[in-house]
Amino acid sequence: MFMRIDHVGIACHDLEEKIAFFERTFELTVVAREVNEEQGVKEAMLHIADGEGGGSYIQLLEPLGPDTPVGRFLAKRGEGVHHVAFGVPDVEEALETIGGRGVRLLDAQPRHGSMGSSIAFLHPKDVGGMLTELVQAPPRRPERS
Ligand code: CMX
Ligand code: CO
Repeated sequence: MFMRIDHVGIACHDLEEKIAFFERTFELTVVAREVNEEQGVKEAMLHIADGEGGGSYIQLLEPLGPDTPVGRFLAKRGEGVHHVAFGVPDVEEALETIGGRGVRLLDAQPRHGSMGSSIAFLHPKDVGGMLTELVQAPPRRPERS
């Protein structure tokens, strides 16, 4: 069901400062930046590797305010790993299967994620304390001739 680890999401107070740290320390490159109002975050994707099912990334997350998922996480736990995202071929199908196995779904329907992806979250309390995201990559654009 899981094809790969798509990204690890890291909560931080200052996105620009953390981007600079990851760039100079691990030689990673930012490939996308986005404000996602629905998720309450300002975020950046730093590319690690490409695989058959798609790329893998570090996702740096700064909250848009205190009353957001990442804002509450930072207040409670401080900076650190916020979630792990698995690449799946079909997020709706994965939700139905995993929900049928008793895991609470935080999203009944997929939402908009980074770089045109479709995403959905599973409740951390039902996944051993790990906030889990499912990611379906966008359909590939046709090659230009
Ligand atoms: N990892 C593990 N456990 C977590 C967690 C996390 N990231 N966030 C919260 N929890 C735990 C809390 O510790 C708390 O447990 P206790 O009751 O034992 O203290 C419990 O879950 C409820 O947390 P809360 O403080 O009530 O926080 P919220 O109201 O924010 O609810 C959650 C938590 C996971 C339901 C909510 O954050 C959510 O819906 N997240 C999904 C959306 C999201 O995180 N979006 C941002 C990322 C976007 C992206 O990746 O693109
Ligand atoms: Co994510």
